[in-house]
Amino acid sequence: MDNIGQIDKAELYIVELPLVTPFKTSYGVIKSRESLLLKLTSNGHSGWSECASFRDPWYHYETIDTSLHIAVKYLIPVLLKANNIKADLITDLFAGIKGHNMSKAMVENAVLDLYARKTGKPLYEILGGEKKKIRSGISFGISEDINNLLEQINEAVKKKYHRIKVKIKKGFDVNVISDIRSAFPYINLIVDANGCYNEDDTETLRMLDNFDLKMIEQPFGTDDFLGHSRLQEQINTPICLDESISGLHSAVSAVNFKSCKVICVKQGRLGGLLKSIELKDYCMENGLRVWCGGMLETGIGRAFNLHLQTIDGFESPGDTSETSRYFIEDIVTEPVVLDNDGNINIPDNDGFGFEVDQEKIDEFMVFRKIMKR
Ligand code: OSB
Ligand code: MG
Repeated sequence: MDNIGQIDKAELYIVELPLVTPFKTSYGVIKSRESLLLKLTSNGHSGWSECASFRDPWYHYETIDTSLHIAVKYLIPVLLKANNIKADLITDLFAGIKGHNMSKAMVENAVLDLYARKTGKPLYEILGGEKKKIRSGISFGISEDINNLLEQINEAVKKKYHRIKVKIKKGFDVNVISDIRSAFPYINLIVDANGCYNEDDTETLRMLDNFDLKMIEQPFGTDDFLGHSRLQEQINTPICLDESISGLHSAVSAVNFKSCKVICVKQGRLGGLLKSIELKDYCMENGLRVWCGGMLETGIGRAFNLHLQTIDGFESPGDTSETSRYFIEDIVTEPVVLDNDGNINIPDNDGFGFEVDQEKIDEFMVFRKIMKR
């Protein structure tokens, strides 16, 4: 990728957007999405991105505060000092800083958006993807009211979502999935445990084999490659790893341990779009399927997920749903909508393809910091 010169200014924002419905997982419930955003400016052009981290470390160790800290103290100062910046070499700039993939991904993505806008191309073209529609899936949080959950699934089926994901936890699993399967015998259904089980629960997880689930996402803890491998031997339902996969090395472990058959790719957790594509290539060469996950992002982060899904290998429907499923009001000017076939059209405007609504940013903003070269 061509040299984009230097970055003149970095603006960090934290916004807080109320969710349409609270999102409950085996870890806890979130009622609003707080998000860390980054805007970079270079020679009259700008690029935006959104950090995947949440307020609290329930899904992943990084939080909004740690991502902000790492960005302000380490990543942005390195970026603002650099000359002759190349979007595909951002990882090298940060090579000395361990971990904190979500913070690093935020910086790299803003540079990629800036580069795409500067060269007048849509982001997917920069990434090597092609203009297409992607198949949309939807992820439902835990709902103690099963009739309410069935009603929500019914609405999603009517909207032609291509895949339905339901969060499960101990005591809210076999019974609930059995009810869902009776009501919807043919839907493309998966479950996500967010790591709440352990090997003592193997009997319960074996029972889930009876419901034609396309996969079970992250049944055991983040580091438990061996446990997942033992479980995969005993169940037919493919295991999909989400939290466990922090980069190429964990994918190599998953392949060699036979811990899973599928990986949920989240560009934030993996340190950016370019690393995600690299990991996807490795998975395809080694017989694992991938799909693109979601982190309840605002319109900025969601746009990056859309562009990633134009790349070969991301054909399975993922967790990118339409805007109205998450927020009443968003911080980009155009909402993401489903067409009549449950697909989302990838915008072909420059960069990630949506315009940031500065007025909405100001309305939802709870923090702002400006750093200059
Ligand atoms: O485990 O995939 C997950 C949301 C927040 C944190 C973790 C997860 C999720 C989802 C929803 O499942 C994905 C989305 O619709 O953005
Ligand atoms: Mg998950």
